[in-house]
Amino acid sequence: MSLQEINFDGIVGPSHNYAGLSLGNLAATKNAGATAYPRAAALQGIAKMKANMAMGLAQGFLLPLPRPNTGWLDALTVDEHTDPALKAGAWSASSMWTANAATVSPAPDTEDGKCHLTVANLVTMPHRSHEWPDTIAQLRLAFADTDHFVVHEPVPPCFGDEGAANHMRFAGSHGEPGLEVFVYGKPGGRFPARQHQEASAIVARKHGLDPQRVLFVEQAPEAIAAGAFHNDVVAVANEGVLFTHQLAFADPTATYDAIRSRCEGVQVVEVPADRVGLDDAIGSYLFNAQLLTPPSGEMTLVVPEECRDNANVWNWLQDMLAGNGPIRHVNVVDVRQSMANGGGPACLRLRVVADPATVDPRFMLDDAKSAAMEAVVAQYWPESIAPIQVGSDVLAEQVTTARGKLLETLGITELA
Ligand code: SUG
Repeated sequence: MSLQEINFDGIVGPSHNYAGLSLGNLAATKNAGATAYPRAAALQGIAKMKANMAMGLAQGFLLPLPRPNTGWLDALTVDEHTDPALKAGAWSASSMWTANAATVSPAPDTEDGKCHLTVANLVTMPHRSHEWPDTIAQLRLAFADTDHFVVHEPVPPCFGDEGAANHMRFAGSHGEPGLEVFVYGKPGGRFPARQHQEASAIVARKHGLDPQRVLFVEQAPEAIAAGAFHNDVVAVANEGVLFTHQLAFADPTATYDAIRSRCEGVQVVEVPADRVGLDDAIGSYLFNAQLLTPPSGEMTLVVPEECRDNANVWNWLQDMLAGNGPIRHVNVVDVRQSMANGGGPACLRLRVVADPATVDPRFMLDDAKSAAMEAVVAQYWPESIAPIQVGSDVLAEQVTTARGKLLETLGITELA
């Protein structure tokens, strides 16, 4: 049994568009109404997976959900007079951000020694609230081996749960028992607090975590107000390292102390606000990076191109590399299509610590599959989607066909 971290990236769906649906997500709001490029978006995502795989890391993927979700439109009795934003919600390719698909507690952390996944209810944003039934169907397929995995129903509403985007895990190495940190927001601020403390507590209990190895931490209200709608916009953890903005948590010192006292040897790499302001951090998605341990053991931060475009961020990264810190490399990836909707490298992946041999092999990436995916995307994904096209029958047929071809090519027809 070889436990390793597997990153399951969401393939960007053929209906990818900019509808400005997420209040508090500044990039998505700013780009509302822009023309989207689904084909380029999906190819950017595949290129990111290939680059990580080339580092020797295990890479999986999750498929786009069926869009438009006609069942949801029917349930809402949508007609020609309905608010266009509600209609657009049925078309969103938002399931690409698999950091919001589920919360995952690896086997070494749980009472029964199995890896537990709770699908996120995503109740705060209407366009994401209808993802979970199709997501759970997919998780039950990919992680069907009940000797190793337990896939749970979502936390019931009204408690908002946004999955792994608000969850960090610390451990000496991925396969060892870890400390799980759940970050929640308190409602009442300028923007919605999408992760509720009650939801996190329910997930921790369902997963059978040892209360001694769980922490619930409040996200700084200032961070949410500045556009950090998930914790993973201002902090990321990997093994024994916390990479965080100084203003990520409501009480940073108490947070670092609590983490260090429960997980020996954790190093905190804190970026001071006077070097990188919250606006620069959120605009560049410096913290929405993948912090990875490749087989070489040299911890690598995978950041979006936008970090190179921001002088404060880029200078800080150069200084960090010149120092003797635990993060030894910075890799830059182009995920600009996803970024324009507020989704960086970390949003696009769900981390699962497991033995890859226990996962349905159809969801594990290799060179042949990535090439096959690229061919399907190049042939069937719409080149562009302008807002006016969202809702059209012609486009609905095109995106339905495109997804169907991908499922057929990968032999995952149960989800058709
Ligand atoms: O939920 N954007 C997503 C971005 C999710 C990023 N995920 C993490 N931080 N883990 C969201 O706000 C925008 C869709 C639109 O407006 O068309 C959107 O849903």
